[in-house]
Amino acid sequence: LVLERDLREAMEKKQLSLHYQPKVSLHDWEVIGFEALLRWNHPEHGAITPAEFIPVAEESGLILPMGEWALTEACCQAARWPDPLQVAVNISPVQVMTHNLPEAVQRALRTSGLAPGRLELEITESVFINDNRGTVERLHALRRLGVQIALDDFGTGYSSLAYLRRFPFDTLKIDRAFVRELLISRDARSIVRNILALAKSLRMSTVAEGVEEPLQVNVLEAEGCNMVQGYFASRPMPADQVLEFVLKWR
Ligand code: G
Ligand code: G
Ligand code: MN
Ligand code: NA
Repeated sequence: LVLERDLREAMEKKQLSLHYQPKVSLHDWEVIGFEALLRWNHPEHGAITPAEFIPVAEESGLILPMGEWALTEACCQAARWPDPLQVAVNISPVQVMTHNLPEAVQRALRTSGLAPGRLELEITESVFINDNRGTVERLHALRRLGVQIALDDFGTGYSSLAYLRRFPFDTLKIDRAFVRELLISRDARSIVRNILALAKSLRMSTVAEGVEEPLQVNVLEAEGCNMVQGYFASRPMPADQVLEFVLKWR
């Protein structure tokens, strides 16, 4: 059981780190960038997964300082990568609901010196549950900073498409639940094909998540997906392995 107290201590004692997972272009097989993923290495309990501690962080409000730390850390790391490699940071709905997210993002960009176009924010569709006008305004304010905004875990959870009209995402990430079924279910393949068509017609680029096998890559390529991410390329890796990964890729 993760307690708020432990999480507070984790932040103070620097037990949190970011790991990075590559996204690969299906156009030219280049590494486009990396998604930053939080890791908690507890001195007694070992690795604690985000699924266990993010909810606690969200309920306690600790997600705000933790999220800002992750933003700054990811931007500072990415500023050392070869241009134009991008970094994507997951943003909790709780962060999106606070009015000062654009300022926090701007601070991270200033501190790191990272060009805004190299930062992507991954946001899930659950931010639209309350149909809050402030949320859409805030996403536009972020967009004006020059950062990219991706819709994460698409196709799961809150299932209304109305919000796609209310905010123009740069990128759509197809949830790995669909990719998992891609080779065994004609229906899953049909859903993926139609998500890709929808994204294309709305001028969004597309990423398939959870890609583990070469055959899945082939099918996604045939269906016109732009990018893939998943264990087939690499599991999330510590920051100090990113440069070597990029150099050795292909
Ligand atoms: O890396 P892993 O599969 O354990 O991540 C599990 C979940 O935790 C994913 O849904 C991911 O989006 C989320 N997550 C990982 N890092 C962060 C982060 O820095 N901020 C937020 N809000 N969520 C994160
Ligand atoms: O929700 P989000 O996309 O942010 O979650 C990313 C999570 O997905 C990470 O925790 C990461 O470890 C996990 N992940 C990444 N690639 C794969 C994969 O190929 N297969 C599976 N099962 N999980 C993956
Ligand atoms: Mn994500
Ligand atoms: Na996702």
